[in-house]
Amino acid sequence: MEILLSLQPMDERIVIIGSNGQIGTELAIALRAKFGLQQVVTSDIREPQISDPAGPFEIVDVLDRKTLHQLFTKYHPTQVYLLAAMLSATGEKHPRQAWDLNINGLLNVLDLSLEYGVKKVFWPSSIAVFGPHSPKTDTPQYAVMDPNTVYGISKLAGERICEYYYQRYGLDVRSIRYPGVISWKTAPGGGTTDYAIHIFHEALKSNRYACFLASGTTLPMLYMDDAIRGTLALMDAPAEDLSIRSSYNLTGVSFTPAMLANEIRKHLPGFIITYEENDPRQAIADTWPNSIDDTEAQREWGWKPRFNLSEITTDMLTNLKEKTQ
Ligand code: AKB
Repeated sequence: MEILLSLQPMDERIVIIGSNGQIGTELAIALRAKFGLQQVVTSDIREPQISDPAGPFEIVDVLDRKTLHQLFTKYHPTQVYLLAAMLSATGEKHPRQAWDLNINGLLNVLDLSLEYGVKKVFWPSSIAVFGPHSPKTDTPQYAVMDPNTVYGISKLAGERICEYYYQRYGLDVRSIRYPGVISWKTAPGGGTTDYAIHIFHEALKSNRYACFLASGTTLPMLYMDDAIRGTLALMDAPAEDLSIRSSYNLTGVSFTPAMLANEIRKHLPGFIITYEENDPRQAIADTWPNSIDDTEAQREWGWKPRFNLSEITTDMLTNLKEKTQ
């Protein structure tokens, strides 16, 4: 009986660091629905704009070891989700800060997780770990990796650090290489795949969009519902089923801006897309995979995306329309 009780989800104390962002906001909602409001503590450097439903929140800068330490002392988390990061486009504007946040933030959390006996840590990686010499199509889990953005370099280094902490110290760290994540609740910040979200906002506002990527740029994407479901599935998987402690390849659907515009036009017939030239994000996108092979995630923890391009488009437009009414 005691053993059964100790396995109840209510025994989990979950801390999310960087919970105000695109993924953190929705992960907090999902984790609170699963484990209970009070079991999930959100934290970020600013008060949240959306906290739906609200639960405990702390102001924490992942680079400030003192407040981070206080967070661990106060809550003694069993699971930690570290989502504070600087994304690809912003990272190119502030390379030193991007490296500092993405790497030192991770090291701070891994060290405290060891010190406080955290049972599981989640840390997001990205398709940005691949680079110009990586295979472009169906990029496999193990391939040449020569990222040339500071974001990609920091994610690749972070993956190696996570695996090192697992192998050397036995810390149960789990990670996903997210492709572009598409969602409507929170705006993304500073990514190269963000066009696939901006386009919906602009389509509803003015029926036009000036895209910063070229019409034929194919990138792997994932709908937020799938991203959250996949993240929870990975965190629920028995440790012995997981062979990868760097980060799992994962994908939903690959498409170009032109394909997305065609799909939007089925709902908004006059929609016009134009393409801006010489945006620095094009050079980043050109080094990333067109599509991802996520065989390991499928095999080891049953990954299967649910949303295709047409379903993503319908869901985005429906929810954004409702939100703005
Ligand atoms: C970005 O575009 O920087 C992110 C990512 C693919 O990691 N969305």
